[in-house]
Amino acid sequence: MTQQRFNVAILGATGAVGEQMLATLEKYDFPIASLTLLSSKRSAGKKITFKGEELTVQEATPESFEGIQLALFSAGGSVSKALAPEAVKRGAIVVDNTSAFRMDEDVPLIVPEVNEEDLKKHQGIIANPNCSTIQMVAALEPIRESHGLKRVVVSTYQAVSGAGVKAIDEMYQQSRQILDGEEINPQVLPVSGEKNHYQIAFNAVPQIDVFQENGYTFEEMKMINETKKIFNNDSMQVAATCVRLPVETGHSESVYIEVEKDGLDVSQVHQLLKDAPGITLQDDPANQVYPLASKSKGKDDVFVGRVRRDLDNSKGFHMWIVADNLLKGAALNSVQIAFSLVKLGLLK
Ligand code: NAP
Ligand code: 3JM
Repeated sequence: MTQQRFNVAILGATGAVGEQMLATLEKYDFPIASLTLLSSKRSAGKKITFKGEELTVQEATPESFEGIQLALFSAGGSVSKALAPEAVKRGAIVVDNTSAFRMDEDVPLIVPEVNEEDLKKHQGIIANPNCSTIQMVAALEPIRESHGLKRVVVSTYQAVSGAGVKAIDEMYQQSRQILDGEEINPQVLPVSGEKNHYQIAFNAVPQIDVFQENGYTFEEMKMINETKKIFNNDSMQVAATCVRLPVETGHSESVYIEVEKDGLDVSQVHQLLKDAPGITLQDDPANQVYPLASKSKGKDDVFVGRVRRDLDNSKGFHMWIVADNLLKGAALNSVQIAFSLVKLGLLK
C-alpha cells in the first residue's frame, strides 16, 4: 500500500519558528504531497529551498488554504485569529503555535508525550503550547505519572529567539555596539508593541509579553494556565517568573516541584527521566555535567539535570530543564503533533 501524502501549508514560513518547521518536516520526511509557504506581503516572492526544490513564498489570504489538509501556523496571534477559522472552513486541520486559541475549551493543547489522546477531541484547531510550558511538562510528566504533582514553581531564563528574528538581530547588534563603545537604541525587547524598550545585551529582563492586571506577565500566565490544562488538573498549584536573557537559542528553567506521594528519591527521579521519551538526563555534579542552553541548540530532546531533594521538604525536588525553544518548544512539537494526527488516522 502506498503511503498517503498530504497538502501542507506553513503560515509564517519566513520566521524563526517557520524556518525550523521546514527543517523538521524535511528531517523527519513528513509525507507531503504539496507544500505551500505563506507569509505577509513583505516576504511574498521570497524563494525557499525544501528538499532541493525551490518554493516561492506567497502572501497569506483565506483562499491560500483551498485544498490544504494540514496548516502549521506561526505568524502571531492576530493572524491566527483571522486565518485559522478560514483554513478550517476549507477543510484543513490547523496546528497553531500562537496563544490565540490555547485556552479554548474545544481546542486540544498538545504535547504528544503527555496527552496525545486529547487530539481525538479536536474540532479543526489544535494548539501547540508555549515554548516554556512544553519543555517543562515534557520533563515533569514521568514524575507526575508515578508520584503525582501538587505544586510547581518555575523561574525561566529564556532565549531571544523566542521573540522572533528581529529580537535575535537586536541582541547581536546591541552586543557589538556595547563592545565598540557605541550608543544603543533598543526597539524590540522586551515587547515590540510596548512603549518602553530595554537593553538585552549583557542584561536580564524580567518581562516576557505584556503585564496582566494581577501583576504577572502574559508569558507567566501562559505557563500557569497551560500546565494545568495539559495535565488536566485545575487544582495543581503553579507559579512562574519569566526572564529574558541574552542567549540566542535554548530556554533554561529552574523548577521546584512538590509531589503528592511519599517515598520518591533522587535516584528514582533519575530513572523515571531516563526511561521517558524525548528526555535526556544530564546529571553528574562530580563531573560538572548538567544541561546547557548552548548545547541544546539544534537538539530535539529536553535535557534535565541538577536534580536535588529539597532540604526542608521530603516531597520537594529542584531541577534544571533546558531545551531548544524553536524545536521542542515550537516547530518540532508541531511536527510531532502532525505525525500523531497521521498515526491516529485523524488527518484525511
Ligand atoms: P518572526 O521570526 O517574527 O516571524 C513571523 C512570521 O510571521 C514571518 O514569517 C512573517 O512574515 C509572518 N507574518 C507576520 N505578520 C503576518 C501577517 N499579517 N500575515 C501573514 N504572515 C505574517 O516570529 P517567530 O518567532 O517565528 O514567531 C511567530 C509566532 O509563532 C509568534 O508570534 C508566536 O505567536 C508563535 N511562537 C510560538 C512559540 C511557542 O512557544 N510555541 C514560540 C515562538 C513563537 P514576513 O516575513 O512577511 O514578515
Ligand atoms: C511566543 O501575536 C503575538 O503577539 C505573538 C506573541 C508571542 C506568542 C503568543 O502569544 O502567541 C510571541 C512569542 C508566543 C507564544 O508562543 O505564546
